Amino acid sequence: MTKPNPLGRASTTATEEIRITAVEPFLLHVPVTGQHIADSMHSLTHWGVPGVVIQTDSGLRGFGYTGTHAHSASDMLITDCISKVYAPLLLGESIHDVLALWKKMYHFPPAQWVGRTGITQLALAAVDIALWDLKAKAAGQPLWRLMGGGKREGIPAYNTDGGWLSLSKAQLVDNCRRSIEERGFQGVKVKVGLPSAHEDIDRVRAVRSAIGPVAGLMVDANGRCDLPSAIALGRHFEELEVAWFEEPMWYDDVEGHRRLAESIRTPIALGEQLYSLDAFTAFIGAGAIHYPQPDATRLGGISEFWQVADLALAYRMPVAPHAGDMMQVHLQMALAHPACVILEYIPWTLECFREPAQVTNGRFTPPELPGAGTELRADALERFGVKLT
Ligand code: 0YR
Ligand code: MG
Repeated sequence: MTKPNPLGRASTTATEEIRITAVEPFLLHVPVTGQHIADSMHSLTHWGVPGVVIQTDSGLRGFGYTGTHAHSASDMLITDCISKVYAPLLLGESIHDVLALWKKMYHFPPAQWVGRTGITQLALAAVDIALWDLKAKAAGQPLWRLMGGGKREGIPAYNTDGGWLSLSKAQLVDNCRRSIEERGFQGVKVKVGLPSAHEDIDRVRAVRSAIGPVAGLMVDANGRCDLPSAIALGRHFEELEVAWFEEPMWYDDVEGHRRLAESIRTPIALGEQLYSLDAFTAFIGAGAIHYPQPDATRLGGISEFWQVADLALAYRMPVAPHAGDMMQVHLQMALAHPACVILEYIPWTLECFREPAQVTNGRFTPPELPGAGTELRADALERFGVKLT
């Protein structure tokens, strides 16, 4: 549709409103690979996907979600926050006003008092992602194009699903070798943080010899180490040409990571446990991080992810998004945002989505459907849905 404007050029009716008519939460619990996985802090059998479908008067539906460890009682705090706290703020509003709605939710005083991190932020992420999904659907474009277009050649992929602590050394080495040699990934991530540092180093060294000197090798302690043990491990990682040491220490410890960055040559990556732009500002400002790993499902959605990526770009830092969304959303962002250089692969929820993220020759390929990549398949709820009580 076009209409004349005062400058005499045709313009699309971008100001036509699409209004929100219903906000419906959902919850999926999807099995992980091989029934069970563990890192140094967590052990899980299912990935949780608390989310929301936003209905509109245009018939378009927006899908958004966050990611959890599939604990029903905790997950329902998130879906309750969506339906009881945010839904009343959204009904009747225009889907085009994403940032205004973000502010309305984030600064809603009763929610802010009890929130700003954790449950309220994960709920905000789900809603924000659903709003961007709608905005892109209304524009008839995949979100990566709406956000400015991007890397048509795709984005490099590295495999996280194969480096778990729950695997024996033989399984770990075999997975990593196959990820590189047979499946074409550009790198692998190996979990560390065992009680024995010797065992950690032995496992990482075995993987390096199996994948050769060129492939990317990342290690991830999921926040388990203290400063002395992180320094000791980090020095061994240097000779193994580890690309980054991820979440070496407690998630919020800015000063500890600053000291670690001064003490080892291996770059530091973190961010999957950070809930705000301000938290990234603290780590980046302190010189405590080299690879920011924002996650739109933990920050306040795509809106805040984009701000963090801009912040990283201002420091010329490479961004490696964390795949708490199981790649569907971050693939869109990674293609579009100039700071994003690589994306992690964890395939647990591929079967849930209409257009699952796809890796070909070591790169995620650009999705084609309009939206944020979040639309569920018709049978996802039937197969993986958990009843909300
Ligand atoms: C289990 N990726 C990670 C799993 C993974 C976690 O908590 O979700 O290991 O997300 O650290 O970098
Ligand atoms: Mg990690």
